[in-house]
Amino acid sequence: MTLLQNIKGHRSNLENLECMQVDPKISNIISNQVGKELHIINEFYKARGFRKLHIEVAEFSKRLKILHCVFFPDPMYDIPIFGMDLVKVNEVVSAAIVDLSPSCKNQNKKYDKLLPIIDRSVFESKRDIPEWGDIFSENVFFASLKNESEKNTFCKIVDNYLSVLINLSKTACPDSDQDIINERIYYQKKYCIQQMKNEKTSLVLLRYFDKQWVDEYIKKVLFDF
Ligand code: BLA
Repeated sequence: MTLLQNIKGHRSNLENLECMQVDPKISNIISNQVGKELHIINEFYKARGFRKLHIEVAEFSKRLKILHCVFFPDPMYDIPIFGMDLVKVNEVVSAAIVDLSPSCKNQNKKYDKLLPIIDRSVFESKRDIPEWGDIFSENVFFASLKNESEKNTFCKIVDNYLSVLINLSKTACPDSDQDIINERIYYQKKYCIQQMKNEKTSLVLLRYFDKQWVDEYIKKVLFDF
Protein backbone atom coordinates (compact mmCIF):
# COMPACT_ATOMS: atom_id res chain seq x y z
CA MET A 1 0.00 0.00 0.00
CA THR A 2 1.27 3.48 -0.79
CA LEU A 3 1.67 6.27 1.73
CA LEU A 4 -1.17 8.19 0.07
CA GLN A 5 -3.53 5.20 0.26
CA ASN A 6 -2.61 4.75 3.89
CA ILE A 7 -3.39 8.38 4.74
CA LYS A 8 -6.72 8.17 2.91
CA GLY A 9 -7.53 4.95 4.75
CA HIS A 10 -7.03 6.69 8.10
CA ARG A 11 -9.07 9.65 6.93
CA SER A 12 -11.97 7.34 6.09
CA ASN A 13 -12.06 6.22 9.74
CA LEU A 14 -12.97 9.70 10.97
CA GLU A 15 -16.48 10.40 12.19
CA ASN A 16 -18.84 12.66 10.21
CA LEU A 17 -16.40 12.83 7.30
CA GLU A 18 -17.58 15.32 4.71
CA CYS A 19 -16.01 16.39 1.43
CA MET A 20 -15.64 20.16 1.13
CA GLN A 21 -16.50 21.51 -2.32
CA VAL A 22 -13.90 23.83 -3.77
CA ASP A 23 -13.39 25.64 -7.03
CA PRO A 24 -12.08 23.15 -9.65
CA LYS A 25 -9.41 25.77 -10.40
CA ILE A 26 -7.97 24.80 -7.01
CA SER A 27 -8.83 21.10 -6.76
CA ASN A 28 -7.28 20.22 -10.10
CA ILE A 29 -4.54 22.47 -11.45
CA ILE A 30 -2.98 21.43 -14.75
CA SER A 31 -0.51 22.96 -17.16
CA ASN A 32 0.92 21.26 -20.23
CA GLN A 33 3.37 23.97 -21.18
CA VAL A 34 6.55 22.22 -22.32
CA GLY A 35 9.17 22.22 -19.57
CA LYS A 36 6.64 23.68 -17.14
CA GLU A 37 4.24 20.75 -16.95
CA LEU A 38 2.35 20.75 -13.74
CA HIS A 39 -0.37 18.78 -12.04
CA ILE A 40 -1.69 19.58 -8.57
CA ILE A 41 -4.60 17.71 -7.00
CA ASN A 42 -6.12 19.09 -3.80
CA GLU A 43 -8.65 17.36 -1.58
CA PHE A 44 -10.39 18.99 1.37
CA TYR A 45 -12.58 17.24 3.90
CA LYS A 46 -13.84 18.01 7.35
CA ALA A 47 -14.84 15.63 10.13
CA ARG A 48 -15.75 15.57 13.79
CA GLY A 49 -12.83 17.28 15.55
CA PHE A 50 -11.26 18.67 12.36
CA ARG A 51 -11.94 21.94 10.56
CA LYS A 52 -9.86 21.02 7.50
CA LEU A 53 -8.27 17.79 6.29
CA HIS A 54 -6.08 18.74 3.36
CA ILE A 55 -4.16 16.39 1.06
CA GLU A 56 -2.21 17.78 -1.86
CA VAL A 57 -0.46 15.68 -4.49
CA ALA A 58 1.67 17.66 -6.91
CA GLU A 59 4.02 16.98 -9.77
CA PHE A 60 6.20 19.72 -11.26
CA SER A 61 8.02 19.35 -14.61
CA LYS A 62 7.65 15.54 -14.29
CA ARG A 63 10.58 15.66 -11.88
CA LEU A 64 9.55 17.09 -8.55
CA LYS A 65 6.81 15.31 -6.67
CA ILE A 66 5.22 16.53 -3.46
CA LEU A 67 2.83 14.87 -1.06
CA HIS A 68 1.64 17.51 1.36
CA CYS A 69 -0.88 16.87 4.09
CA VAL A 70 -2.15 18.92 7.02
CA PHE A 71 -5.06 17.95 9.25
CA PHE A 72 -6.10 21.09 11.11
CA PRO A 73 -8.15 20.36 14.24
CA ASP A 74 -11.34 22.21 15.11
CA PRO A 75 -10.18 24.63 17.86
CA MET A 76 -13.02 23.38 20.09
CA TYR A 77 -11.09 20.10 20.49
CA ASP A 78 -7.85 19.16 22.21
CA ILE A 79 -6.32 17.52 19.12
CA PRO A 80 -2.81 18.20 17.75
CA ILE A 81 -2.10 19.35 14.18
CA PHE A 82 -1.03 16.50 11.91
CA GLY A 83 1.45 17.73 9.28
CA MET A 84 3.43 15.83 6.70
CA ASP A 85 5.53 16.77 3.69
CA LEU A 86 7.29 14.45 1.28
CA VAL A 87 9.51 15.97 -1.40
CA LYS A 88 10.78 13.65 -4.12
CA VAL A 89 13.19 14.78 -6.83
CA ASN A 90 13.26 12.18 -9.56
CA GLU A 91 13.11 9.07 -7.38
CA VAL A 92 15.05 10.45 -4.42
CA VAL A 93 13.12 11.56 -1.31
CA SER A 94 15.11 14.61 -0.24
CA ALA A 95 12.72 15.61 2.53
CA ALA A 96 10.32 13.49 4.56
CA ILE A 97 8.80 15.18 7.56
CA VAL A 98 5.95 14.24 9.84
CA ASP A 99 4.69 15.57 13.14
CA LEU A 100 1.77 15.83 15.52
CA SER A 101 2.32 19.48 16.40
CA PRO A 102 0.92 21.15 19.50
CA SER A 103 -2.32 23.08 19.01
CA CYS A 104 -2.30 24.66 22.49
CA LYS A 105 0.05 25.22 25.44
CA ASN A 106 -0.91 22.30 27.63
CA GLN A 107 -1.81 19.79 24.99
CA ASN A 108 -3.39 16.57 26.05
CA LYS A 109 -0.04 14.99 26.86
CA LYS A 110 -1.41 11.49 26.64
CA TYR A 111 -0.62 11.31 22.95
CA ASP A 112 3.14 11.48 23.48
CA LYS A 113 3.02 8.23 25.36
CA LEU A 114 0.90 6.54 22.74
CA LEU A 115 3.49 7.02 20.02
CA PRO A 116 5.24 3.68 19.64
CA ILE A 117 8.98 3.69 19.85
CA ILE A 118 10.31 3.21 16.37
CA ASP A 119 14.05 2.81 16.02
CA ARG A 120 15.11 5.98 14.23
CA SER A 121 18.78 5.06 14.22
CA VAL A 122 18.20 3.15 10.97
CA PHE A 123 17.97 6.46 9.11
CA GLU A 124 21.23 7.45 7.50
CA SER A 125 20.42 11.11 6.83
CA LYS A 126 18.37 12.71 9.54
CA ARG A 127 17.96 16.43 8.94
CA ASP A 128 17.85 19.46 11.22
CA ILE A 129 14.61 21.37 11.56
CA PRO A 130 14.97 24.88 10.11
CA GLU A 131 14.64 27.93 12.34
CA TRP A 132 10.96 28.60 11.54
CA GLY A 133 10.16 25.05 12.72
CA ASP A 134 9.64 25.91 16.41
CA ILE A 135 5.98 25.00 15.83
CA PHE A 136 6.83 21.30 15.69
CA SER A 137 6.78 18.94 18.68
CA GLU A 138 9.75 17.14 20.13
CA ASN A 139 8.56 14.04 18.26
CA VAL A 140 8.94 15.60 14.83
CA PHE A 141 10.65 13.34 12.34
CA PHE A 142 12.71 14.83 9.49
CA ALA A 143 15.11 12.98 7.17
CA SER A 144 16.09 12.25 3.60
CA LEU A 145 15.14 8.70 2.64
CA LYS A 146 17.99 6.75 1.12
CA ASN A 147 16.54 3.33 0.35
CA GLU A 148 13.41 1.19 0.33
CA SER A 149 13.82 0.18 3.94
CA GLU A 150 13.96 3.84 5.07
CA LYS A 151 10.91 4.62 2.92
CA ASN A 152 9.00 1.74 4.54
CA THR A 153 9.99 2.82 8.03
CA PHE A 154 8.87 6.39 7.30
CA CYS A 155 5.49 5.05 6.13
CA LYS A 156 5.21 3.12 9.41
CA ILE A 157 5.92 6.27 11.42
CA VAL A 158 3.23 8.18 9.50
CA ASP A 159 0.82 5.28 9.99
CA ASN A 160 1.47 5.30 13.75
CA TYR A 161 1.06 9.06 14.09
CA LEU A 162 -2.24 8.86 12.21
CA SER A 163 -3.51 5.96 14.34
CA VAL A 164 -2.81 7.99 17.47
CA LEU A 165 -4.48 11.05 15.97
CA ILE A 166 -7.62 9.22 14.87
CA ASN A 167 -7.98 7.50 18.25
CA LEU A 168 -7.56 10.82 20.06
CA SER A 169 -10.22 12.40 17.89
CA LYS A 170 -12.70 9.66 18.79
CA THR A 171 -12.47 10.29 22.53
CA ALA A 172 -12.07 14.09 22.39
CA CYS A 173 -15.05 16.20 23.43
CA PRO A 174 -15.66 19.79 22.38
CA ASP A 175 -14.70 22.46 24.93
CA SER A 176 -16.82 25.53 25.47
CA ASP A 177 -14.27 27.62 27.41
CA GLN A 178 -13.62 30.58 25.09
CA ASP A 179 -10.13 31.23 26.52
CA ILE A 180 -8.86 27.79 25.62
CA ILE A 181 -10.53 27.99 22.19
CA ASN A 182 -8.83 31.35 21.56
CA GLU A 183 -5.51 29.88 22.59
CA ARG A 184 -5.95 27.05 20.08
CA ILE A 185 -6.87 29.54 17.34
CA TYR A 186 -3.69 31.44 18.17
CA TYR A 187 -1.63 28.22 17.90
CA GLN A 188 -3.04 27.42 14.46
CA LYS A 189 -2.31 30.97 13.31
CA LYS A 190 1.23 30.67 14.57
CA TYR A 191 1.59 27.29 12.81
CA CYS A 192 0.51 28.84 9.51
CA ILE A 193 2.64 31.97 9.91
CA GLN A 194 5.74 29.87 10.58
CA GLN A 195 5.03 27.51 7.66
CA MET A 196 4.78 30.56 5.39
CA LYS A 197 8.38 31.36 6.29
CA ASN A 198 9.49 28.21 4.46
CA GLU A 199 10.80 29.77 1.27
CA LYS A 200 11.18 26.37 -0.36
CA THR A 201 7.42 26.14 -0.81
CA SER A 202 7.06 29.52 -2.51
CA LEU A 203 10.21 29.18 -4.62
CA VAL A 204 8.85 26.10 -6.35
CA LEU A 205 5.43 27.65 -7.00
CA LEU A 206 6.97 30.89 -8.29
CA ARG A 207 8.53 28.98 -11.17
CA TYR A 208 5.01 28.20 -12.43
CA PHE A 209 2.77 31.04 -11.22
CA ASP A 210 2.97 34.77 -10.60
CA LYS A 211 3.60 36.17 -7.14
CA GLN A 212 0.00 37.18 -6.49
CA TRP A 213 -1.27 33.69 -7.30
CA VAL A 214 1.39 32.07 -5.10
CA ASP A 215 0.70 34.38 -2.16
CA GLU A 216 -3.02 33.66 -2.36
CA TYR A 217 -2.46 29.92 -2.73
CA ILE A 218 -0.20 29.75 0.31
CA LYS A 219 -2.44 31.97 2.43
CA LYS A 220 -5.81 30.53 1.45
CA VAL A 221 -5.24 26.95 0.33
CA LEU A 222 -2.21 25.66 2.22
CA PHE A 223 -2.11 27.67 5.43
CA ASP A 224 -5.36 29.52 6.02
CA PHE A 225 -6.54 30.34 9.52
C1 BLA B 1 11.14 21.48 2.29
N1 BLA B 1 9.27 21.90 0.63
C2 BLA B 1 10.58 21.65 0.99
C3 BLA B 1 11.37 21.61 -0.20
C4 BLA B 1 10.53 21.82 -1.28
C5 BLA B 1 9.24 22.00 -0.75
C6 BLA B 1 10.93 21.86 -2.74
C7 BLA B 1 12.88 21.39 -0.27
C8 BLA B 1 13.23 19.94 -0.15
C9 BLA B 1 14.45 19.71 0.65
O1 BLA B 1 14.83 20.54 1.50
O2 BLA B 1 15.04 18.63 0.48
C10 BLA B 1 8.12 22.33 -1.57
N2 BLA B 1 6.24 21.55 -0.16
C11 BLA B 1 6.77 22.18 -1.26
C12 BLA B 1 5.67 22.64 -2.07
C13 BLA B 1 4.52 22.29 -1.38
C14 BLA B 1 4.89 21.62 -0.22
C15 BLA B 1 5.80 23.33 -3.37
O3 BLA B 1 4.10 21.14 0.62
C16 BLA B 1 3.10 22.48 -1.68
C17 BLA B 1 2.65 23.05 -2.76
N3 BLA B 1 6.12 21.79 4.52
C18 BLA B 1 4.78 21.71 4.49
C19 BLA B 1 4.35 21.02 5.68
C20 BLA B 1 5.47 20.69 6.40
C21 BLA B 1 6.60 21.17 5.64
C22 BLA B 1 2.92 20.75 6.00
O4 BLA B 1 4.06 22.16 3.59
C23 BLA B 1 5.61 19.99 7.66
C24 BLA B 1 4.67 19.45 8.39
C25 BLA B 1 7.93 21.01 6.01
N4 BLA B 1 9.20 21.22 3.89
C26 BLA B 1 9.09 21.20 5.23
C27 BLA B 1 10.40 21.34 5.81
C28 BLA B 1 11.30 21.46 4.76
C29 BLA B 1 10.53 21.39 3.55
C30 BLA B 1 10.74 21.34 7.28
C31 BLA B 1 12.79 21.67 4.82
C32 BLA B 1 13.09 23.13 4.82
C33 BLA B 1 14.53 23.44 5.01
O5 BLA B 1 15.33 22.53 5.30
O6 BLA B 1 14.86 24.62 4.89
